[in-house]
Amino acid sequence: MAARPQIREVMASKRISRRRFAGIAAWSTLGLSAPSVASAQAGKSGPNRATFPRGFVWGTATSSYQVEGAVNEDGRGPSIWDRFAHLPGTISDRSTGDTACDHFHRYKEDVRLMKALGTKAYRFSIAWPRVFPDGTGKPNPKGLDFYDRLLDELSAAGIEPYATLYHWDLPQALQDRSGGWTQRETPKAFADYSAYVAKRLSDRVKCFFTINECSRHVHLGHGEGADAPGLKLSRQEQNQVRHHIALGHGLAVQAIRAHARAGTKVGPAENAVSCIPAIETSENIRAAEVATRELNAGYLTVMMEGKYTDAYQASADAPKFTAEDLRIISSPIDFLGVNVYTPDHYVVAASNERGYTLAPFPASFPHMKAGWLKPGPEAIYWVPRHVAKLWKVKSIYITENGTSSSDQPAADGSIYDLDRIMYLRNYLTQLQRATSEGVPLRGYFLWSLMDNFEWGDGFEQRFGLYHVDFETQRRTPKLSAAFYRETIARNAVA
Ligand code: PNW
Repeated sequence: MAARPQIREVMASKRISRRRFAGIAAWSTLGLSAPSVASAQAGKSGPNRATFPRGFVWGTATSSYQVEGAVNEDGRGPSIWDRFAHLPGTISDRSTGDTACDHFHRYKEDVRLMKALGTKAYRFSIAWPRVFPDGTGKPNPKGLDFYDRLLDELSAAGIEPYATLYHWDLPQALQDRSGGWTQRETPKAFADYSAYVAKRLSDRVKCFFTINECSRHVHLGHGEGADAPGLKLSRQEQNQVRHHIALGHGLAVQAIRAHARAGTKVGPAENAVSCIPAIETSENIRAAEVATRELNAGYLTVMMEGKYTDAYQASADAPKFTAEDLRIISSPIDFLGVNVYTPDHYVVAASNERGYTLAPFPASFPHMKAGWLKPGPEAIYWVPRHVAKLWKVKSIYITENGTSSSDQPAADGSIYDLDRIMYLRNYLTQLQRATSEGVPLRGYFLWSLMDNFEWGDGFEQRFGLYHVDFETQRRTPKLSAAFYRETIARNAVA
């Protein structure tokens, strides 16, 4: 937990006590006790080219293993992340999600934090091993109690829940018994779990996301071994895992249709491989669309088109599948959720066989605190525009966007996370550009409400609008929280 000593050092060097730090850095010192008058008026003054559409959904996002803690409470079984985080050498600061943000016990305070931002939506995930500790079989009678309490609290606060069914915390029993997503038992088990949750919670949850970021789960979890379950499979085996996850998504869509209340909506939450025209010429834009379709062939494209692309099928690493699988995978969805952090590729049109070149990133290209997070605000414009155009998607959510920052407290104790504000301002400006052109964006979930367990980076990468002191569990708004609150109040970039 290297982040903690780091903050302690900073505070010591600036001669501020822990108490002063926590006390000072509150809303008032951040210049916003209430949204400004100018912003309130801006929201009312009729159509304005700079505003977001009326009813645009502003929210924040978290996931179960990253915030809940309470890993042994109410009969929860172990997940692959519990096992993985406890192995030596897996987490940079040797931390685990055992306690994380203790959200399991502090959810009431956390809902108040959401309310203070003015958010009207919250995306969280349900921990499968709380509900089915053994992966399948008999549900834990207490498995959904925590989510019942959370949903009631959200409802009292006027915050709409958006529940993700799987954010990588597979029951360890399924990994041990049947090889997790490498085998076809897991998609089937996921459908049964989804059916159970849909039946129980769809009186209050109107929107479900099936699986969060299949591509990272495959790449880092099953290819690099850097995420749970820590496997290093061949490319073909990874594509087979991807196929099984896609199948799990499709079966879950069907399970929700069959077991949830009428009108319940469902879709994926995927970090689509983002392809940005390097220069916005019609040739490059077309090339970036072609690249988007091809580079997402193993997941989003098959989900939307019901078949793998010719090039993907022809590759030596293609998965094995049946025609029935493809029908299930392409079960109609109600919306597409995309997590957009960074441009994956800048695309230039080319007269080669595929029609494009992926420009290599120069070594001098900037990055945020996390080395992988290159700021390319146009990504949040192009990803929704490409998917709307390629697949005639009628409803799109940005299910995650945000950045980590070093987030050191200043002399007055506040966290002036100007780099996060810069990042958000630029991305939201591009998002507004998309909505103003009619790209059917319905909402935006900022990652994240508060600092949390950032997987292999432990507590060393902080993505929150609220700073969390992981020793005391104290939450403190950063300046970016005030920025987001002002943006929501104006329904326009602040
Ligand atoms: C997402 N990349 O992960 C996850 O959905 C969250 O759980 C996570 O905390 C958040 O983003 C911040 O990292 C990603 O390398 C991590 O492109 C890395 C990448 C993409 C997504």
